Amino acid sequence: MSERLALAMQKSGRLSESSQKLLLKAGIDFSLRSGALRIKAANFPLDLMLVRDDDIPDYVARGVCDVGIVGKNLVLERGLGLNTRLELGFSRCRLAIAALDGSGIKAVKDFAGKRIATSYPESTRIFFENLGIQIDVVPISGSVEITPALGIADGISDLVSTGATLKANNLLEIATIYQSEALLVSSETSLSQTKQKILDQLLVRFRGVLRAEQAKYIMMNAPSSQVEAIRSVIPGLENPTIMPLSGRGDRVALHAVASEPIFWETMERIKALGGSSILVVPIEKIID
Ligand code: PRT
Ligand code: ZN
Repeated sequence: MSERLALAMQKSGRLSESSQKLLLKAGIDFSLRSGALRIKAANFPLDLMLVRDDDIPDYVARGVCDVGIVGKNLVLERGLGLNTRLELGFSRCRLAIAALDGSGIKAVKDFAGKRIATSYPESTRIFFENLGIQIDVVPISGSVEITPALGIADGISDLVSTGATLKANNLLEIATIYQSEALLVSSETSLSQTKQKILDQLLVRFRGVLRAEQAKYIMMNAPSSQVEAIRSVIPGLENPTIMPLSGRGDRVALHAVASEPIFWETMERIKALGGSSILVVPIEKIID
């Protein structure tokens, strides 16, 4: 039987929908069945292992799975020396320190000698240790945000995305320990040649999906004299194709891939430089 790459991903939670979408956009077909923990992709040598996100760093480090999709927060917290193969750009959040509004704690140094409740004890301990501030870490497995109000801790260190949870619990954000996003990780042990080939192919597809999500194809007609000025206002513009417009010696058609999003302001600047019939269209896939 030919070798297949085993990828660990979250079964259900904040990472799962985006992980599944990424695979589908990369052309990998699979059908989720409730209760199934291992699913074979139909058209690609990939097996999906559906697990709790907390288990992913360990499974990958021990070689139970070859690669995993997991938050950078868990990779840093576990400190297992995994290799980041690709930053996936979704499930963005930050590990932040917060204290009750009105508690008198306004800066990181004010935490000296205080208790901080967290599900990220290692990340929190290292952060304060590096600053030379002594604190007591109170490890908590869930609902960390309630602990200051209960008198269990003076502050918390927890993941934040919108900040709504902190606000709802009257907590003030004091500092960021680190930013996080979903990562594709592998262990430090090298894969077999076949598995490495599968991973390389997967990486090309994932990169293509991520680039295409950001990139836009832009088309317009423009005065020949303004082509350089227009190029300079479009962010991340790759070499444009310039074509003559029949019967209009003074104007050309310009087509290009812009690797960054194009906002209305950019469109207005292009128009002010004489651009017309400006079209910005999404790109589905890119391979260099
Ligand atoms: O069941 P399983 O163990 O697999 O899932 P889980 O419940 O442990 O994790 P889950 O699904 O909540 O989160 C999975 C991953 O999503 C995390 O490890 C992060 O990498 C990422 N992520 C992104 C977040 C958040 N944003 C986030 N906001 N994880 C948790 N939160 C929580 C946070 O702990 C706090 O309770 O959301 C609340 C804050 O959100 P805001 O929007 O109010 O700031
Ligand atoms: Zn979890």
